[in-house]
Amino acid sequence: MVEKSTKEVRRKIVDNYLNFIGGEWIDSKDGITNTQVNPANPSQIVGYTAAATVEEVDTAVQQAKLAFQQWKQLSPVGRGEILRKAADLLEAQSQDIAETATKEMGKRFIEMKGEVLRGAAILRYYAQEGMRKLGEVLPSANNQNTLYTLRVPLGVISVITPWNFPVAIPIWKIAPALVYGNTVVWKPSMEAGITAVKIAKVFEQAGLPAGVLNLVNGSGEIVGNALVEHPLTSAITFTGSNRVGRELASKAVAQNKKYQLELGGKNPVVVLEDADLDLAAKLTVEGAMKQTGQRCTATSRVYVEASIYDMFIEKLLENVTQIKVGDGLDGSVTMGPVASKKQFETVTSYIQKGIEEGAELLYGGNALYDPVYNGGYFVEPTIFASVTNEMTIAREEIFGPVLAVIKVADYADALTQANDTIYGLSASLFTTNLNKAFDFIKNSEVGMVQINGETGGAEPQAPFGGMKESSSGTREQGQAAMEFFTAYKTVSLTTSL
Ligand code: UN1
Repeated sequence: MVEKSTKEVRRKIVDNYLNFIGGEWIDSKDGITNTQVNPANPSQIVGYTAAATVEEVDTAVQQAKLAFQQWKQLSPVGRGEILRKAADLLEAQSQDIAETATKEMGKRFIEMKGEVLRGAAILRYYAQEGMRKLGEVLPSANNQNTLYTLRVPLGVISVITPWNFPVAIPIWKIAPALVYGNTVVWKPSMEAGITAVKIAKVFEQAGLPAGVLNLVNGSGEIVGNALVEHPLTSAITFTGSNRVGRELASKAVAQNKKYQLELGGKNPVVVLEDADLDLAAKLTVEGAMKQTGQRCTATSRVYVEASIYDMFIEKLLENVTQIKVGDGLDGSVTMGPVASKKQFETVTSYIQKGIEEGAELLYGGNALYDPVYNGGYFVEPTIFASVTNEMTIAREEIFGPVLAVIKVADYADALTQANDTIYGLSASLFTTNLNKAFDFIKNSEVGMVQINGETGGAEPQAPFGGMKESSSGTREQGQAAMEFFTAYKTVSLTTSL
């Protein structure tokens, strides 16, 4: 959660987190800082980050462009070695980084700790990627020709990341960008600015040469725009809202820059009568409520066959009533606050809309104002039953702990309704029927499909991304990342002997 503060206020504060430009830690030239506030206790200031100016963004891009000339000459194996060191350092600092992120954006410490370790695993994966193939030999019509492809870096990449995975998402963009030989200017979300500073420090300590990774904190309007519009950046990778994604894409197209967007989701679960209902109920509630529902892969709709509808509702209730809401630094808490006042207002307004449009409020629905909650941005885990696909809560991404339960006649009805959305990130089917499982794999309109699994989650080696309006079509992570972060160079080498 972020507020603006002036130079005078900031000068009194010791803990000020700077921008990282050309290998130097630089204070904001015009003295503007962002105040990071704990969403579990908004009276608690976590620290201040320096907001970069347009001029500082320009310097960062210039430095990245300069560093690119050297960095691309280093072997991919050598670049990977730096990532491997960064993985070890990140792991060693996981306690502090996880705690910082919990205070800054509210995600439970235990979830954050897992995420930091996931960041280390992604770094290790891409460290090895420096040893894998970077091209293919092709047959040529002329037998004197050796025809082959190389994968070459693009140049300076603009990396723009959200607050909900303040460690893993930046790393799964930055690590492949770097190992394939690009340099980076990174603008994290303002809600995760201090965590970003700590990650940039990890890369610095790992021995990354000056200018290869630059960090510019600040707003999307000023810093993000300056970065995307800068003529020396070659590509933009962005995870965030559909609205911002669309704006970035049109700017990228106007300048013929490559772009990669990972946007929203409205991920469905389908539960059939032959399924393991205990497992389905457990993973549906986890999918919806983990990280307080603030994942683009969160479960937000569940389609349940009429024959088991009442029984499944009971099982959902058994699971959701176990959830304890509170400050994520407290180990007994199982759901933290939403990340900011803005999120709080959005989520509570969707709950209101659900009630107004006639959905049955089965569980939760309230904001938690009790003094125990310190005025923090806490919302109860919320389940609506008797939802129809036309209702707003079944159509729009809420990005909060709200689940819509929808009764369907049978599998075919469920599939039609699950696909009836502009989004296409992930979908999950619970069944023991092989035919229906394969049919769902074939016909659900998503980038990631689960059978008897939760809608969220990602492994570093597997492609991540969506269809329809959830993504620009490229994939992140695994070797799929190479498609975005490199360009083909086709080589024809002719000999005469
Ligand atoms: C996960 O489900 O663990 O912003 C990863 C998001 C996604 C990442 C989800 N891009 O929520």
